[in-house]
Formats: sequence, structure tokens, C-alpha cells
Amino acid sequence: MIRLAIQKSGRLSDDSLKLIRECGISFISTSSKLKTEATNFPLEILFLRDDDIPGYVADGVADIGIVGQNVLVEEGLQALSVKNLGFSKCRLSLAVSKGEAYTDVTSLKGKSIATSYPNLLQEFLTSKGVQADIHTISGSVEIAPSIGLADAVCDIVSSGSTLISNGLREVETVFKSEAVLISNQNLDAEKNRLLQQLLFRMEAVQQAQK
Ligand code: PRT
Ligand code: ZN
Repeated sequence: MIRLAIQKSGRLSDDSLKLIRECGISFISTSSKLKTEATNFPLEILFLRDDDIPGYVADGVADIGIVGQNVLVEEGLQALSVKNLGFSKCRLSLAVSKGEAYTDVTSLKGKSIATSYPNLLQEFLTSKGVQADIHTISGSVEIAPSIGLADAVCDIVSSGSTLISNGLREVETVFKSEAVLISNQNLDAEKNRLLQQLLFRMEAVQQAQK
């Protein structure tokens, strides 16, 4: 039996469940359940918060998982990555107030930036040689400039409409992300065989969609 961790409820959930089903795996999922067992493959599915998935896979609580690269890399666990899955695409971007002057990334020198991704942001700023003040907050990052908490934000963007509705202008892409399959690095032979079977089926699903 191999244990897969997926997001319980959020932007990764539907496409994660869809991918497993497209791999020919049947299971009963109810929104209240925290785990379920497949009926036609030796697979157990755990439903977790996305932020917890990389850590649980690293620790072996789950054998494999599906998570956004943004969360995986922020947590410093990119070594667990096995396969890009092509859904939940988004980007981590820097944005400033609509009226704020901005020429390039050096405009952020000495400014305060609110984000839930301090590590990815710090790495980006360091690579550009820019020193800024990073304020780590866990949610509602987009309102930080309008309430005077920060000069700029660094947050996840997909359509861009959330930034616009908060009077913000996207100025730099910090990181591009999509969903990724991750694996514990010490799987036993049996679990590794099951992972290879799943990967084979996922390849076939992706080929069929091309
Ligand atoms: O409860 P749990 O902790 O499990 O979920 P969560 O609320 O932390 O995550 P969730 O479900 O919002 O996102 C899960 C993953 O989906 C993220 O880690 C990304 O990899 C990916 N993803 C794809 C997104 C988006 N698109 C997205 N648009 N994650 C967040 N957003 C948010 C963003 O934070 C902002 O508030 O949507 C808003 C912007 O959207 P647009 O379309 O207005 O630009
Ligand atoms: Zn989360």
C-alpha cells in the first residue's frame, strides 16, 4: 500500500482527484473524510492542508503527495519533486500601489514588502542585489499597502484580478509555479514499484491530453 497526500479543500483539490481518477483508480471521497482507500489499487489517500504536505512526505507520514511548487520550494523541500503535473499554474509576483512610481526592482530598495513567501522573496531580492524589509503575514497580503502595513506585496497571482481590485500593479515575477508530484526519498522496494506504476499511468494521461 502507498499513501498519497492531497489538499483537502482548495485550488489543488479538484484537479488532484481528477488526475487520480484518470489514472483508473476508483475511490469514494466524502468531504468530511480525512482519508480514503482506493478500491482497485493499493493506495490510501490522505486529505491535508497544502502547507503540511511537503513536511509529511519528507517525514514519511505520507509516501507521496501533490502540492504547488511555490509551497514546496518555500519550505526548502524541492528535492522531493518527482514530476510536474501541469495544473494549478500561477506565479508569485511583486506588486506596488497603482500610483506608485516604479522603474525596476531597485525601486524596492529599503521598502517594506508584505508576503507569505519570505524565503522565495528573499532569494529573489538577493539575486537582484536589492535589500528590502520583508514582513511575513499569513493571509490577506493584498490589503497591506492600503492599510499602511507595507509599501509593496509579494503574492500568488493567476488572473491578476485580485491585485487590480486592491489597487495594485504587478511589477515583477518572482517565481512560476504549477502542481507537482513529490515523493519521500526512502521508499521501500514495494512502494517504489507502486510509485513507478502511478507515474506510468500519469504519463499516459498526459500523453492522451496532448
Ligand atoms: O487550506 P489550505 O492551506 O490547504 O489552502 P490555501 O488557502 O493555502 O491554498 P489555495 O487552495 O488557495 O491554493 C493552493 C495552491 O494553488 C497554491 O499554493 C498555488 O500553488 C495554487 N494556486 C493557483 C493559487 C492560485 N492559483 C491563486 N490564484 N493559490 C492562490 N491563489 C490566490 C492568491 O493568493 C490571491 O489571493 O488567489 C488570489 C489571486 O488570484 P487572481 O486570479 O485574482 O490573480
Ligand atoms: Zn495553505
